[in-house]
Amino acid sequence: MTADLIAKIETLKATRPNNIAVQCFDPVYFGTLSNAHKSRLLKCLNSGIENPDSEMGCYACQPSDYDDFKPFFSKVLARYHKVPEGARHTNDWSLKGVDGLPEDGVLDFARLGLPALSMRVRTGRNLKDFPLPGSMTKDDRIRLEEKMTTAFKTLIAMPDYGGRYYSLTPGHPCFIDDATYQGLVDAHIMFKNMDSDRFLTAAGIAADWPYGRGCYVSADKGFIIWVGEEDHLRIMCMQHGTVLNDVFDRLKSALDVVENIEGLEFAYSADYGVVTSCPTNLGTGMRASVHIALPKLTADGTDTRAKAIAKPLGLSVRGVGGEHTPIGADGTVDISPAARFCITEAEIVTALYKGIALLNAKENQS
Ligand code: ADP
Ligand code: DAR
Repeated sequence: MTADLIAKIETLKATRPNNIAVQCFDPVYFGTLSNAHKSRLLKCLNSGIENPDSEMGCYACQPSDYDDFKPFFSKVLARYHKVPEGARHTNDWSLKGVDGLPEDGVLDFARLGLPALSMRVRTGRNLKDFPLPGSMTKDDRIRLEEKMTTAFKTLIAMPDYGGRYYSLTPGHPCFIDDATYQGLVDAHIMFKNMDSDRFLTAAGIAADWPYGRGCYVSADKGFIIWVGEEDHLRIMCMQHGTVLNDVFDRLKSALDVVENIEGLEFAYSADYGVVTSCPTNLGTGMRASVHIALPKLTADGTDTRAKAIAKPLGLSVRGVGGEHTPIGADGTVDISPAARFCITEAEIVTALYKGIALLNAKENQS
């Protein structure tokens, strides 16, 4: 079994140059591991082995994986995030002194001549006392949701964060039906059916769907916490407007509340910052995005030209339904900085503002 997997990885190494996990797999290092660690590391790569077209090709399955398999993950991180091997991450939400920040510190899209946009900033968090989603049992998933259901009672009692929890777990007191679930997905509040994601399925992250999954939503629908998606928690703020600081500052304030709820302790690494399932999210776990119409750059109905222009600007282009979805009929796309690691939270949100300014100029010049 192990020999077959090693042979498959070596074949992929020769045929899949973009699959970072297989490219960084070293059979000599692998040979030095105990049988238990060999099994753990191969589990991390399963998604990339079963999906040769993967870009990253691996997920951490235990909070300690990045440290326990540092010779492997340090190569993966260096290659994907284009940082020196062994680079250490620093978290910082303070905008003060960030390069490119407007003099008054206000990231206002109206100053770029843009209308109100749909703005969203999310980060990932994993509870340190559970396996990461790729290695959770069904019981783990249900226990984590129960723990969060109790934690949400604190938020429900707070004017700024009061709301309700929606559960996909049959028998949960907050269980919702399919129509309610789909309505939340269509409103960009709830995450998509994980069973349909081949990468998450191969990684074990989608296992036991839909048990242990749900989302907490504030009364104004501007503060959301996913439970049981790619990370234990995805914590986010969303708002239709022009001042990016509004969602960024609200998320930071909300995080300060959540991180101090009794019984919640999150996984952090001294070297890598916020621990996440996917190495692409490690460090900040943050994706800051806006939905913006680029009708000229998407005139052919695809995101091809928009991606070609956005990529050199350090920007990712996603569809209006998020990752692996199509662009909007009116040319609306989801734009976000690609960087998550060895960049601070403040630098990410400033990079989004600067990136949108450049991308919007390209749209106007087209
Ligand atoms: P993530 O951002 O957590 O990596 P996705 O890219 O799949 O996950 O997006 C998840 C959901 O969030 C999707 O419904 C997507 O449309 C929505 N979304 C992302 N950014 C925005 C935004 N700026 N405005 C509104 N919805 C957004
Ligand atoms: N498709 C997987 C993951 C890429 C990053 N997206 C995440 N983590 N949602 C790949 O390895 O290409």
